[in-house]
Amino acid sequence: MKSNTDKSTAKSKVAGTDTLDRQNSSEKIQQLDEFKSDATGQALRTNQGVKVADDLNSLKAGVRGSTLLEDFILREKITHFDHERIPERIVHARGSAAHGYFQSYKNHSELTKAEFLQDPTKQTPVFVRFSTVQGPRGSADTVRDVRGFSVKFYTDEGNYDLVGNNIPVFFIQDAIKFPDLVHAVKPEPHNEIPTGQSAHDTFWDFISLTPESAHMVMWQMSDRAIPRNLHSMQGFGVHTFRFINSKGKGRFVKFHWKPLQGVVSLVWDEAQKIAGKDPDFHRRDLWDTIESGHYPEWELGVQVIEEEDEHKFDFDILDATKIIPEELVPITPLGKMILNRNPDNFFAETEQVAFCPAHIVPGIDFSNDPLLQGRLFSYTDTQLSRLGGPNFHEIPINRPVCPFHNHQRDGIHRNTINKGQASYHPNSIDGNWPQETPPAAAQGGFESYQERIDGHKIRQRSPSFSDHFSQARLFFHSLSKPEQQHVINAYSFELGKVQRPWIRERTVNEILANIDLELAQKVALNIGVEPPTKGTVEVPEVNLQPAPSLSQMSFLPKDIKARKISVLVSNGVNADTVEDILNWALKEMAVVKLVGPSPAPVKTSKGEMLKVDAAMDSMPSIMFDAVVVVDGDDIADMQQNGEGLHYLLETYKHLKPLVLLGEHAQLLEQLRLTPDEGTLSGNSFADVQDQLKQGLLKHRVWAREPLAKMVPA
Ligand code: HDE
Repeated sequence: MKSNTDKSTAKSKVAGTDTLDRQNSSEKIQQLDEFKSDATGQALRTNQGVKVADDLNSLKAGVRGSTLLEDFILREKITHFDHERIPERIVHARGSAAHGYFQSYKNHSELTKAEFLQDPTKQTPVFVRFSTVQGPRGSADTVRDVRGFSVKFYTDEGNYDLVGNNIPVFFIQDAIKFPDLVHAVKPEPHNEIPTGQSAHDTFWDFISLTPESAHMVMWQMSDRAIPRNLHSMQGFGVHTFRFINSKGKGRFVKFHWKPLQGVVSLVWDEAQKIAGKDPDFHRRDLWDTIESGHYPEWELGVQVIEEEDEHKFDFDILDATKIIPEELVPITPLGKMILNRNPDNFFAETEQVAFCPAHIVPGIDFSNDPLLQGRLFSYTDTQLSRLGGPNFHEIPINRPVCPFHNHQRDGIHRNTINKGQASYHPNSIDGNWPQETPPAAAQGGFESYQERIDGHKIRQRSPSFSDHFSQARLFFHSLSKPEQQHVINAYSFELGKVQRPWIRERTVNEILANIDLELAQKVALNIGVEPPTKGTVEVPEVNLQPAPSLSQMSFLPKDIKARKISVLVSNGVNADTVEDILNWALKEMAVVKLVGPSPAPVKTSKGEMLKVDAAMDSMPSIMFDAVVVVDGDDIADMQQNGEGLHYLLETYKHLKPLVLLGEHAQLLEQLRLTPDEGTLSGNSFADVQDQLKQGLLKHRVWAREPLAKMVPA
């Protein structure tokens, strides 16, 4: 199907993107291309195709007279503008997305008949949207929040949506509680405060009255909720799903995405500052990373649970507040996803994409998880108001790449011109087309998994869903010491903002004390609550050993590809060192920015002018993973620059590698910073480059944390 796309041959591409287009095209991109419009070399026209002679002035009764109603050009333009906005998503409103593809490692037909998991040479196009949950479209990226991780696979058997999060569990067990949860976390209704935050009374009121949320909230208070960037997040399908193979054998599965870039986070002070300095931090990073060709990659895997093992765990696999530790059921790798192309138009693609957990393909099916069951209804329903009617599947980004024909007709925004007289089935007028397809291994009709159900119609939670604390405890006990401290700090920060004392007390006594007494006591002391001496419920003794896979320390990066290094230069800088750093970074595929005291070029020690990428105030240390101060013959420039000194203090405070070359090593003493494995000095970059790489691979100098607290930055 073609749109009103201009078929002109005009070249509009920004230099370089043409090549990118050709390189990273896919079946889906080619389909989208049909709808793209390129105005280069074209006349400005109205939507009715009339050429416009004057787009600067409205039609008036005399040059100083009133505007005439007959000015159809003005009216059309203003009317369209007046209706440019659509409702934002009720949750996950702020998002960033990219195109890419998924490729299976091998034929997984024993597990599933889903075709995109069969042929290892096949690249299935994907569109992936990452999001925050609480804030509106314009809110900051680095707030403490869960991140959405939605993947639309455009398979040859129809669209498959894996609509997950970067946290493997959820706040509630039953969909009926979702509106309450969202009302509690969203800005409060009387004053619409706070934006992008859960640190307020209504959220903690609900949470402290809803113990099933204990496990999820532990994750939310951990470093997972302040990711360093979008491509260093794990993703999880959360619910238990089913795989069905061509013989009809069903197995339960849990989906996992593992980023090949490692899993790393911001530190809290940094996250808060970035929210002000660069609210688009994650969006910009994803965009730049893809534009620079450092395509992020994830491995998709599943934990497979045989049907006969459904009840062998201490928890219910249908309960979305529980994980199955990888240590108990290892992950079977399925394939790899690569994001290699930015969207062309934010609204058309990222905003209009409509995900739905009910979009599945043959070989994949649902479980009876009551949270999932509710989601199956909600997503299509919400698109009706968000995208304005039942034809949102016709919006280019939402169209499957395979043909789709049925007897659904008409409705608002219908694009398809259905031919024929019979819009019903069965019919004898149009040869009974389109016809059903019986189930088959590939390209067969969808058949629901035949599960035997025998039960009473009942409004009740299964008793197997009743243990809310042992996995929250498992999570806490599986974290490293620094990560545990961050959880304590996060609860203290959030509860410190809660005004009503009884909500603070209830959270400490009825939630935290049941998870871990020491955690509860430490938070209690921080927020002025009497520390509890025991919990309020008997937490069952379950067979769960601390699981290293729950700690981010198990997923440190294996290379420094796309890691960002700020190289501070000022007058008198040694140009040879700058050259060495740039060459090293090129080899390691790290990203280097030359940052100066101002955007103006600096004069090197050889008297040449060196262009900088940015000034310190527009690229502060919080945007980087490490900072290098280049040696030079005028260190006074740096020594007397308050902003520069603050830059270094912040680098140290945020536990990043700090390299001070040449005489700049003195700055450590001047700033009264204690040297450690992350403070590196030497006469040349070659002296420190290996240690810098090691520091970047460890991501932060955790041992510095107690000292860093005292740094006034
Ligand atoms: Fe969602 N969720 N959700 N959710 N969700 C939406 O759908 C909903 C849940 C998730 O990038 C909405 O199109 C209910 C779990 C993501 O466009 C809405 C319940 C998980 C996204 C909706 C849940 C998610 C959404 C809002 C409880 C992780 C963003 C706009 C039964 C597995 C998708 C929209 C995107 C979006 C409903 C719970 C993830 C209102 C009723 C659990 C990543 O339909």
